[in-house]
Amino acid sequence: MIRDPQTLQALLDAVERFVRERLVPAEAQVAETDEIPDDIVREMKALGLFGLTVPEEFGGLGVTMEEEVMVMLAMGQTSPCFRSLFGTTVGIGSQGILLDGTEAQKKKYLPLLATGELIASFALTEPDAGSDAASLRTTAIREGEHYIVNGTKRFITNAPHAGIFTLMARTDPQDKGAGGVSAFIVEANTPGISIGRKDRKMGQRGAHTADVIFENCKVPAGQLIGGREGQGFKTAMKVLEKGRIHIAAICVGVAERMLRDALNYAIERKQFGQPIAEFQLVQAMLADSQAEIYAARCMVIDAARRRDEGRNVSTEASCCKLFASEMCGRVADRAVQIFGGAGYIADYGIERFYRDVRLFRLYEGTTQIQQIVIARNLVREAMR
Ligand code: COS
Repeated sequence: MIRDPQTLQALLDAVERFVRERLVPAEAQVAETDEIPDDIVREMKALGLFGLTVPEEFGGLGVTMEEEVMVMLAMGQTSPCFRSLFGTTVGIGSQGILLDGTEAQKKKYLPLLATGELIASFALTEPDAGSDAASLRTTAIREGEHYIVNGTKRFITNAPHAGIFTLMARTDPQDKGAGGVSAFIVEANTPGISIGRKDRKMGQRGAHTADVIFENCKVPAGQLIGGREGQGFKTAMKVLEKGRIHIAAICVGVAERMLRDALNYAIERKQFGQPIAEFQLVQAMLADSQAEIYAARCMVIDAARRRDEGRNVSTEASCCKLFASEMCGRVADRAVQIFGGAGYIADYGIERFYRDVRLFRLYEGTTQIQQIVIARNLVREAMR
């Protein structure tokens, strides 16, 4: 749903200009230093990127899913680490509060998230609970007016920068499944929280993940999202469902960027007396990439529209994440192939994208988890 085409176009123009003039020129530096410069972070805040999905009444831009997708297609035209810095705040880190939080929780946190003053992280994954998220072991045991949290969360994006964590923890240790899990808003400066060292990753330098360790961390009972125990897994699933459309849009954007770079290279690079773009074997790689990008783009916009209409998009969100992330991996591979030897050399940039996009098939639910969600939904529907 696009509510106001002019306002959306103004936002997209601003984001596209920011990406072109500020982010693309900074890509190599960020990859080198593993840090996004402070002035770029300030500009992201001024553009409203941290508050994209926060409703206007709480100081955000309150974009619809379709509008969010359009912004992510634009953000995808540069290194994905930039999106990652505000991505957890507009997405998985804040949506639990937005979807299931009490009015008081929304009032307290959403305005701070909208301005970027607080960065939100999503703390679900653990050393022994990844795809099988419902088996998480971190506990939150009620003692009077507090919950005492113990456990370790792993690969938590933006953990070193987070002001709050949307934490999934087991409030009912007798219930080993999804029903024993509750969601909390935990302020990062609560005593008993420590952050591990930054993970050394394959790619996405500039985006930081780390362990978050809770040791007898006392969380006020009022921080339980929605004030109800046992709802945390469902909150996490709803949040991830939306996040999968968001990530799929980024996959499409980055694939477009890689194809553009590969096409420009193929036009400039001459072999056997002509641009390699004129060879049909190279053209096949360009054409297959374009067709797949177009397909993924259509899927993502369609799923976003359906969600905006209030329809159940569990299957569509997983289809988007599955297809767009796998497509992005194929486009990255072809782009490196078109660059030839230069594709393997850091100075040309495409090898960085090749490493960066590998994450898309893993996080916010692996390809195999998306297959499981899609197939389960199909079987459930058919058996009704
Ligand atoms: N929206 C709302 N509720 C949902 C939901 C969704 N999209 N998906 C599941 N639920 C609900 C179910 O309806 C069920 O509720 P009831 O018990 O009331 O019926 C409950 O949540 C448990 O669901 P389910 O039985 O399907 O849970 P499973 O343990 O079998 O797990 C998968 C299902 C595999 C789909 C889930 O564990 C998953 O998505 N894993 C991947 C996690 C992930 O993406 N991790 C990435 C790291 S976080 S960035």
